[in-house]
Amino acid sequence: MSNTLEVQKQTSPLQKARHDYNPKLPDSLKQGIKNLNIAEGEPTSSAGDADDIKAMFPGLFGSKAVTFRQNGANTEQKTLNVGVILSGGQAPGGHNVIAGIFDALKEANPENKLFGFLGGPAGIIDGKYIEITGDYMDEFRNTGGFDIIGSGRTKLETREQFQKTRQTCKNLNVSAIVVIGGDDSNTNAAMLAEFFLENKAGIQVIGVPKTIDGDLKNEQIEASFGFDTATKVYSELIGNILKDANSAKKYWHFIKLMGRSASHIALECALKTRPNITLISEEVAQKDMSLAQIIDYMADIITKRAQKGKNFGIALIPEGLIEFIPEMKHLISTLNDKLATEEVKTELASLPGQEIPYIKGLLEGKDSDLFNSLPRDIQLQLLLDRDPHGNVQVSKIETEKLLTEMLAVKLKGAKFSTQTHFFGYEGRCAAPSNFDADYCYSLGYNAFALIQAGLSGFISSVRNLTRPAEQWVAGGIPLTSMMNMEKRHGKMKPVIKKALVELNGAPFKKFSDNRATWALEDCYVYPGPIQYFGPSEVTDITTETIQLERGLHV
Ligand code: FBP
Repeated sequence: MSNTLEVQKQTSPLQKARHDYNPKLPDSLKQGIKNLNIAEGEPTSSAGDADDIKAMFPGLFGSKAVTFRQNGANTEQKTLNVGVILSGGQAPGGHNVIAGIFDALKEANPENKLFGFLGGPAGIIDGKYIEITGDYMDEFRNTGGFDIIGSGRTKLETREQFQKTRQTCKNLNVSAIVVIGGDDSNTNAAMLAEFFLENKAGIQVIGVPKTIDGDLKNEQIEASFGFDTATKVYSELIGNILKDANSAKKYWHFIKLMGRSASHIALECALKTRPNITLISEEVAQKDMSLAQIIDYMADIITKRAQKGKNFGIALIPEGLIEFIPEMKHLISTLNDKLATEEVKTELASLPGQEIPYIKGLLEGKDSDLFNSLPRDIQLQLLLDRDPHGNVQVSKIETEKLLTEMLAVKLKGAKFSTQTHFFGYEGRCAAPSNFDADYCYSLGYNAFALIQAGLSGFISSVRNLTRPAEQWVAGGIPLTSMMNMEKRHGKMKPVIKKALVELNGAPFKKFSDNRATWALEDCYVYPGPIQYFGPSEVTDITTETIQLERGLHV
């Protein structure tokens, strides 16, 4: 601990200045944690497969969404210990969520304690924790990263893990847990909440929507935190590369962008910077495009620009593209099923260096033809371990290189020099933008308000995000209302439904209306770095995605 504190003290001038930033709260929460009024909505159902979800979550299913209002009675608060977990990939603003929980909890009763479980869900299972004190918390306010307590991707799903979690809570007298995570982690949160309810453990579970990917959203959850900052960082970098390309005029830059399955990050960056080509995975799937058709589409733009004397450009590639090309999706699904069996796992472990010929022997028909047509590096990347949630680790598949190699063959003889990039980790721990600093602090403060209201199995929801923070609407949404059944590790499981790019939504429409012009003309926009100080129109700007989704024109 002392080491961590020492390192944290080596702060930059910006960190020092940001430390003094006071994140904004919605008016409804500003009056103080003891004065909240709660309004209930209608009973909820689920995002799909209601009968299955109801059967699996008999205690939580059907709960009513809630909204907080000002002017509640000033209530005396009993002492409460709360535990917090950071789960999954880093996202800017996580520290401010914890700061929001901490401040609300201490405001409710200075005797309250906040425990941080170390290294993600594994920390609560193994009983590894720290108490977050005021001084320790202060080191991390408005900073990026998850280093305050660390994160991890352990999936909390077995009854044994739930029992251990219960024991850890009992040891620390913790009666509420906040899980800060993405769709998979919030699914875990719902399962844990149901378990505690069923076993009358008296422990509440509240989720917080985190992920730079932007795919944990719906009517009530308008955005997951971190998306704003991460896309601003990537757009700054893309803008710099656009300038370089337009200055040197000799390279095509292929930039893969993180985001796992959904293309929200690629779409937001395209809207912000207007590059020549942006692939949107969801469109590729809808149009049933093959890899060869994608190459044809890109080659056509590259050739047309070359005819205008422009042998340069920028292409944005969403990280998850490969899973959305229907023929690839089929191949990946076949591989997932095969790699999930004990027999294949054992065989692969006993055949180091021979994985590819072994897998080739298991594939048939079109799967086999496609697998054989791929470069060896990509074949190997498709066989890498799935993450603990059964997802292919798309960040490790070099789609940008696959495309440039295939294009080089297609454009043989033409002037086509390429540079490839992958932006992901560059943006996940940036100092949160003002939006994410405010949003996260509000989500955390609101999470404690949900605990205080005695709720469990809810996700912290702060809405009306295109308006100034004072007008944001705070409340809670039952996690089961966001769930449906999906195939994971070869089995049907209840999971929170991923929000993919809507092809009839306003952000995609703006992009598709303009992309033909952006392809051939140089309409580049250079957003520059995130601004933390200065006029509100540059410091408080939200994403184009959220503005367009909420009917604003940008
Ligand atoms: P979460 O869904 O956990 O927020 O993860 C976000 C993400 O950054 C994805 O965009 C990316 O595919 C993945 O994490 C990379 O995982 P890892 O950090 O394990 O390399």
